[in-house]
Amino acid sequence: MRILHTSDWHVGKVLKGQSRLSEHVAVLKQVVDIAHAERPDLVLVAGDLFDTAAPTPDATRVVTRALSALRNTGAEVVAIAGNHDNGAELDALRGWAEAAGITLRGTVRDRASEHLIGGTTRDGEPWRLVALPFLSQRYAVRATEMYALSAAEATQTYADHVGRLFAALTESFDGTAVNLVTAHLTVVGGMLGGGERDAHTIQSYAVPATVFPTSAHYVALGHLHRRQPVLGPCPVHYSGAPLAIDFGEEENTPSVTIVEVSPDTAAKTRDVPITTATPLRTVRGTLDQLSTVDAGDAWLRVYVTEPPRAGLREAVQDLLPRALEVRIDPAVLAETQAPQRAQRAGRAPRDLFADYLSSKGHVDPDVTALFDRLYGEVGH
Ligand SMILES: [Mn+2]
Repeated sequence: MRILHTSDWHVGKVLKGQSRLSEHVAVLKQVVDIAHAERPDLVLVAGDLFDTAAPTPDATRVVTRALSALRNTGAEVVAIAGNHDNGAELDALRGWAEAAGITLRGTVRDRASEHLIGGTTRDGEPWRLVALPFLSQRYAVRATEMYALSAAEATQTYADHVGRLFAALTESFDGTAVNLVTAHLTVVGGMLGGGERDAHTIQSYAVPATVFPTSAHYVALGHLHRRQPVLGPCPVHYSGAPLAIDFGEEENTPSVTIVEVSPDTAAKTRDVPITTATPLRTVRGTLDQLSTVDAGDAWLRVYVTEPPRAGLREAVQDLLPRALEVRIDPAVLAETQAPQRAQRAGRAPRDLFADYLSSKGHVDPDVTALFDRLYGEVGH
């Protein structure tokens, strides 16, 4: 069978005030085009469909349309919630999704069997899929208790709980079908893509790849935004995000992963690049150097290597209208701030303010008197 594996769409992302919605429309259209060309039997979306737990109506429209369009290629579509998604909200769409032939799993269900999804390809090949949405520590404990896998012990880690869950959920994996897992989590040894830095990426949430059974033919993961395979007892892959959503992900090459697998052949993967993604870039230099930068349509983070002064940000913005973030290079800042701080040491606030006023050519005794009065009022 053939699988298209994608994850971490983060629809609804606003980067430094800039909506990325039209970019998401473009990249998801390309994902759908790839699905038309590749004709996968199954599309897996491994979490973080949305960027926030309270998506706008526009974001919801883009995600539901993309899922419908993927389904309309003839593929089965299964999507799980990631840590950015609101799992309960995703579950609220299950009625719509089921009518459309799409399978959603937003939260952990009270019956373990709800996380085991089965199907048969157009060619009559059976497959089964364990679909586990993102679990917080609390829900991981609750799920293991709910499925009567163990009594909660304070010493059990997140990885213990997740390991026990996968062991129970994959119990039925045998040689008669293609055995698949999709989940949204950090595997020990995975490389961060840059934009997923948050509480759920810290090491207490990392699980070893050994939580996946050798009987799995393919494990489709989401959470790390960089496309990568992970060493494990079976083929374990992150598809990566189709669009770099934050500075720091600019080195990633966005793609979707196409998987060919059968009950008795090892999974073969191949990446199909997403070429419509607007890149993110970091550029560095003096105003002169920045004036020669040709960044195309990339969104920019700019580090200016000049001392801070009024109007510098505006000058950069004029040169590079696609700069979303303008900062003084931290090295330059350290150089210029140390002597200033030394000059200021031990001097009275009213003297510093008087210096500031005269440096601006604005010597006005009324302003100085007002400053004195206000400064006195705040208790000095
Ligand atoms: Mn993510």
